[in-house]
Amino acid sequence: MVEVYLHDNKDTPENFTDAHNSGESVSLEELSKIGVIYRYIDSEDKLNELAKERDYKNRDQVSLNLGSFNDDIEAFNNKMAQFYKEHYHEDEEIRYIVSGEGYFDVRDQGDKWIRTKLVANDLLILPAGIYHRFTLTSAKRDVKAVRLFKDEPKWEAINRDTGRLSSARENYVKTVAV
Ligand code: KMT
Ligand code: NI
Repeated sequence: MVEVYLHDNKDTPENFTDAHNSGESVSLEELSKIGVIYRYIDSEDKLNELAKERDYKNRDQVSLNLGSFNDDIEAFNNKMAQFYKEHYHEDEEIRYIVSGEGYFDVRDQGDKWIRTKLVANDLLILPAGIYHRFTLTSAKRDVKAVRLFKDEPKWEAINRDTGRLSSARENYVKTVAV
């Protein structure tokens, strides 16, 4: 079951896969206010139902661990750095954890990092345009996840440091404006 809390912002390039729990927990309701939806899904049927409800036609399964890069540490570290760089997508991102663990960090209304720790059966929906990042946990350094796609599998990240905006980002900002 998911754990949600404020990140302590004490991450470095050496320890960013550690828990970084500030001790302040965040409710699923708070998450939903920034458009992030959590679901506990413990059967293939429930996953199929959710995909159907939201008109998601495709999916794939990805494994992220050192072995999935044939023990090429540099290639693995490069991928880890890419996922941990703050970014958004022009489409909604849905991830369902099959095994292992992962952290999805999402920015709240005040630009603070909320960390979600996902384990098997946890599904997270990130709205298009939200700034986020992902990493494995120090404990497992392994995740197997299903990625759901409306149409063709596509993964394009727009990094925050590029300052690149789009209608997806602008629309998202409007939905969380108070
Ligand atoms: C993302 O966009 O941050 C990701 O797809 C993370 C990896 S999913 C295991
Ligand atoms: Ni992403």
